[in-house]
Amino acid sequence: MKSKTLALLGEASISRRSLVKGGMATGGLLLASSALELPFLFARAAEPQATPAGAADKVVWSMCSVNCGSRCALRLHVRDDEVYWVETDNTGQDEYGDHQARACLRGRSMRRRMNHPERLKYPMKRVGERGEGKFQRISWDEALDTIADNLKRVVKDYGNEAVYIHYSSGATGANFARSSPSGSLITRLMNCYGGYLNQYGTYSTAQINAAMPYTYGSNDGNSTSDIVNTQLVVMFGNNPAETRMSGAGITYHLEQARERSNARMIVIDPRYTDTAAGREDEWIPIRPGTDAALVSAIAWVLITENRVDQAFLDAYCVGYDEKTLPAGAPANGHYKAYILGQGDDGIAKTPMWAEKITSIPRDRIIKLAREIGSAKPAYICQGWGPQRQANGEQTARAIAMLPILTGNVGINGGNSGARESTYTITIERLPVLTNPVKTQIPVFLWTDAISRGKEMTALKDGIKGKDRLDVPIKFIWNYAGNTLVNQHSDINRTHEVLKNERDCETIVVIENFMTSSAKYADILLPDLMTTEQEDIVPNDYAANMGYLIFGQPATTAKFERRSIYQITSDIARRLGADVAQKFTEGRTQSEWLQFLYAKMLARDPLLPSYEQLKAQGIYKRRDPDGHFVAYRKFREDPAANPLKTPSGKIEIYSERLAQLAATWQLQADESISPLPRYVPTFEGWDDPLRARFPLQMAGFHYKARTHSSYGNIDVLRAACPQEVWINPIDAETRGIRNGDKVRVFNDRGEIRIDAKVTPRILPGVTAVSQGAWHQADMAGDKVDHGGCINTLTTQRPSPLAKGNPQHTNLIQIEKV
Ligand SMILES: Nc1nc2c(c(=O)[nH]1)N[C@H]1C(S)=C(S)[C@@H](COP(=O)(O)OP(=O)(O)OC[C@H]3O[C@@H](n4cnc5c(=O)[nH]c(N)nc54)[C@H](O)[C@@H]3O)O[C@H]1N2
Ligand SMILES: Nc1nc2c(c(=O)[nH]1)N[C@H]1C(S)=C(S)[C@@H](COP(=O)(O)OP(=O)(O)OC[C@H]3O[C@@H](n4cnc5c(=O)[nH]c(N)nc54)[C@H](O)[C@@H]3O)O[C@H]1N2
Ligand code: SF4
Ligand SMILES: [Mo]
Repeated sequence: MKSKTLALLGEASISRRSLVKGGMATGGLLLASSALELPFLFARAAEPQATPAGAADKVVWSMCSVNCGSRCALRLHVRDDEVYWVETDNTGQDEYGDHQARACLRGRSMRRRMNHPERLKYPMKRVGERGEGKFQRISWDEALDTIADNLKRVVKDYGNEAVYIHYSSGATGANFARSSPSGSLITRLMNCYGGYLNQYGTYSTAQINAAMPYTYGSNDGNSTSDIVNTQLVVMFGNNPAETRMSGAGITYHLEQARERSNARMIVIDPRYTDTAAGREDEWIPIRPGTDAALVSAIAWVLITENRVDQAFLDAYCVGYDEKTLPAGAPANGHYKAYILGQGDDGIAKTPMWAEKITSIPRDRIIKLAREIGSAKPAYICQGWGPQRQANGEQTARAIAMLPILTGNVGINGGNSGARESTYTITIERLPVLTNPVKTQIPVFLWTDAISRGKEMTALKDGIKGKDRLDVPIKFIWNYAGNTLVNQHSDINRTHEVLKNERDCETIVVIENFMTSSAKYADILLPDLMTTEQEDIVPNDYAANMGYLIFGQPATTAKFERRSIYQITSDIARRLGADVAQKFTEGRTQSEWLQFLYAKMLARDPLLPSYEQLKAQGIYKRRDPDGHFVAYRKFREDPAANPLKTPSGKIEIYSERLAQLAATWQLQADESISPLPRYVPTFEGWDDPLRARFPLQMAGFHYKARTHSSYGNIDVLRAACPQEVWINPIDAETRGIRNGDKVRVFNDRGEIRIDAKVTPRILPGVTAVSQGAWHQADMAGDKVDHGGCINTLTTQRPSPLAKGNPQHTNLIQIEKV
């Protein structure tokens, strides 16, 4: 049974279509009837009926709203005030275009999360050291008084800029249970109380979001459904089979659209991903951090073989060749010169040159270039793996060069080189009001803002709104987030920064579980889950079928758990009657929802009524424009619809980047450049550090979890173990066999984990899925037995975005 389960979940090469319609011999039946809890698929299949005997007391519509890039409807079966059975969307015709937002294996295990024996039950205060995990139960009054008193004190002593709302994405999409620092109830609360230190960028997209706008003015891509119009799909580090898993998500759209267009698919990734898994036409393994070299060599072939779309480059772009190079740029500062070896480095970016860097044979590069040059149109895209590298800004812009050179931008079946965009039914959000504090730090540099805040400057550390930071962070709100420890880089350094109570004086954590971040809380509050509250959420990435889900509380609040709206309202009252009035405006959660929905209806009269939506649970709508095409209007009429770049055109050469390159203080091995170039980086494939740590290690987002969420669910862990991927060649020289326990280490720390010896990864490269729960004795040897990759990642930021290069690491592996 185990191997069958793994076959389905693990090396998942089974298409949804074959499961649902093609009558797969095993399992298909259960998925088709949208049964629950995939890991138990086969156990249940052996039973005569998928539904347990006895009628459900009630079925409640709710949703899974973790930050997985999808969103799924759940129908929770409740008896005696407890969820005992989980089903998912069963509405509509279940045909592509009117398909079901079915939950993946994680959402189907929701009841195990809700009813987990280790769920937080009471408010607590810390009694041991930070990180030790020793807490004592206290009353809500004591907890809330302590928080309010400390907040008042910090604001009085240091000002509002010393208060930080930590990046957190554990609860995404909803109005109330929504943790995004730009849109949460904590944000609204702080904006009612003088503001807080802002952040910019995210752990998801720091590099690509900083870089793409220099090229295009924004970071948009064609909707995945538009692949129905394409001939060729090229995926750089994009793995929707794991990162967009919903039945309404990108993985389903990709497969359905490709089936209709018969488009070839080439997957470029150091790993043979689940998105490939038999559905690809070709897998081209590449060294992490070297995509820009591959792109440059493809460009060399396209240019020397006359395969570029010269008319498009002349009319729509700046800086491809001499003709459109801005006046201020150096001679031969254009892209064509860079590629042909006539630029300042004097290196022709030939396939031979790129072969050494990428490890892709030159003949394969030439073939790939010809394929890309002749497929009209081609859908060239990137996931966010390539940009989560130390040179990710350059890589993101470099990949965009392929559709630009071939004129695939702004047309159906083409793409910009970015990740997909999605159609969404916009919901009316509870306003967060305005932050009086304008200072921003890069999201990744918050540990620095605690330990050396006053040294941080605009030109060196990317501080915005001020030349330098006036005060370090003294108070942290951490609501539904684990980037305080588990999800931030270099956990052992983070521990050193957080453990000193004189630096960051107060840490408030609002959670469902005793996570590694929660262990650093001074006050720890037990939250309700989204499934225990009334809320409306829109789809996340869902191509061209948008939807709304209206969830109702499946059970009453158990133990002393409280909703985030109640918690923040009660703190607002302690901060003053005026703060409370401004915060609640006298409305309950339910009254807010009705108030906001009335606004939505006024804007979008096609929506069902409030009561109707509540009864039907989910409402779906196709994109009235068919498919989203990025920069379509610009392509149709560039003069009337300029891009948001300074020139209004696609800026292959960016004068703004040239300006930053000239003024920002960078280290010798960092680079910002006006053209998208291949640049080597710290801890890259050619770093001398490889003498000690010879293996590259990239992370990836894993089907077992959504980051760390669901990481404590036993059946998911059994189905998808935490392992380090290593090629048989590298394993053999180390005497490692599949399943062996190994130590993976570098100067920052060590994890102990099982080896997955597999040809699915390039030799010299290893991979560890991110999000496993850190488990180490922080007062002792600090060895992490949970296999959390962030024991090994660095806090050194990327040069332009000051973002998280969490996929750029060098390590060594030894058998234990
Ligand atoms: N090395 C490495 N690190 C990474 C990444 C990587 O690729 N590599 N990826 C990065 C990315 S892209 C992201 S977005 C971040 C994500 O990091 P986080 O935003 O921390 O995401 P999660 O771990 O999913 O969720 C955080 C916490 O929210 C809690 N939670 C879930 N639902 C609720 C709720 O309803 N109420 C409350 N109070 N808590 C709730 C969960 O228990 C969990 O502890 O991680 C980043 N870290
Ligand atoms: N199941 C699940 N789904 C998720 C999440 C999750 O934790 N679990 N997290 C969600 C969130 S918040 C985000 S931001 C997204 C993340 O989405 P992504 O950032 O796209 O996901 P990753 O798995 O980090 O990277 C995608 C692929 O890039 C590859 N890769 C890494 N480095 C390179 C490189 O240098 N070049 C190339 N060509 N490929 C490279 C990896 O092997 C991986 O297969 O996923 C979302 N979806
Ligand atoms: S984790 Fe994502 S794909 Fe899975 S059920 Fe939840 S929202 Fe859907
Ligand atoms: Mo993310």
